[in-house]
Amino acid sequence: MLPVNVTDWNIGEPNNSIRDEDCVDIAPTTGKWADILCDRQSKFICEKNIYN
Ligand SMILES: [Ca+2]
Repeated sequence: MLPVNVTDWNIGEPNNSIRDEDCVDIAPTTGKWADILCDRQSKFICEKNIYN
């Protein structure tokens, strides 16, 4: 797995405010990232390995 070299966190994020916020959500209004609980249901982006 490659490291993420670009970030676009919302102001104050990531903050792990509810504990265990190990997933990332993109706010539809701002496009900014926030760390969230992984049990939330959201639309998603697929990952594709470009090296195989
Ligand atoms: Ca958060």
